Amino acid sequence: MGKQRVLSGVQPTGNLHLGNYLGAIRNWVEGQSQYENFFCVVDLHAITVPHNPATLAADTYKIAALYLACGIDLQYSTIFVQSHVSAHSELTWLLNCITPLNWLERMIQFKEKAVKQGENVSTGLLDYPVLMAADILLYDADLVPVGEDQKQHIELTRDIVIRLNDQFGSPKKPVLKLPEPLIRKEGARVMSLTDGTKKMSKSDPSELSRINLLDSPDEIQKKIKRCKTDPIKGLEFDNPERPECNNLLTLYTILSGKTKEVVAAECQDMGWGQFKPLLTETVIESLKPIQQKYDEVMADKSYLESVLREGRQQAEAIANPILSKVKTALGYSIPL
Ligand code: AQP
Repeated sequence: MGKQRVLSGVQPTGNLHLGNYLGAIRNWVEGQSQYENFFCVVDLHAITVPHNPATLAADTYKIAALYLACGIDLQYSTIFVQSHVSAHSELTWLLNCITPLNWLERMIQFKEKAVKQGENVSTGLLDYPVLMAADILLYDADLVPVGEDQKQHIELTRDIVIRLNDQFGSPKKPVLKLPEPLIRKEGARVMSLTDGTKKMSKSDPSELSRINLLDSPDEIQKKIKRCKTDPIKGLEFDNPERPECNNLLTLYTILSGKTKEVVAAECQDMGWGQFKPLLTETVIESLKPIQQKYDEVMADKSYLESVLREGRQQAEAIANPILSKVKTALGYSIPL
């Protein structure tokens, strides 16, 4: 039996932060040798909220370079840009026509982001999960490694597959494969530095709420120094009254590579004045090799472009036949 196939992606909307890294990319890197992997920069998703055309290309290069800098290895993984493979848009349309509107209106991410857009909320934002379903289904992906916030979208993808197979396939001959989410417990939901009850997010207006992978040591120090804490002495995990404490200890645990038990014992008598410098040092040291590799990759744009060109070819070789299969099942059978 061949390796299981993995697909995942990140939007080129601003800087990647520790949530994107610990919730998604770090897991891609750790699992990549076991699977056949496709990682895309989802630039079609990036325009579902107002975007700046002047920075879209630069942001897309940045995310692709960060994939390599974080350790995505081309021996096991393909990196490509979503808009380079037109099958993503085409399958989205076909899936749109079998997805009930009320399934999309129920999506939590849509409701949260739509509130921020007010009157200007786009049809694209509502349709975001269908585009995501197309991303996954075009590759017959078995597994989709994401953070906790994307779980509902994977469930919707599964509902779309069941409906499409039911209407246009047969139990013995399904049209599309049913994917599974791959969500790690640790780091699945990294919280904001300014509010431990909200997830760390690129679109939070406060820069102080997140640590970006490309932040300088000074910026990291400043953000941790000013992050929200509480007045209680001694640090502990899993106290619902202390969400910031749990979040910061979790970050320290994952980035230091220590176990939760070791960190619980190490920090139980600490105050914030002792813990914050420790966390600062750990974050800076963890991000240093990523930042160095990022600078190397960005210094050679033609190499990065060749990675994306090759990625596009490998992606199309899988995606185009699957798109044709869906079109045939839906009745598009007149030869070109
Ligand atoms: N705080 C988080 N903790 C754990 N995982 C997270 N992810 C995002 N935030 C956290 C995971 O990162 C991957 C890529 O996300 P994305 O950029 O495509 O979209 P997103 O989920 O919308 O990311 P942001 O930063 O939260 O952006 P905005 O502010 O635009 O909503 C996904 O696997 C996601 O689960």
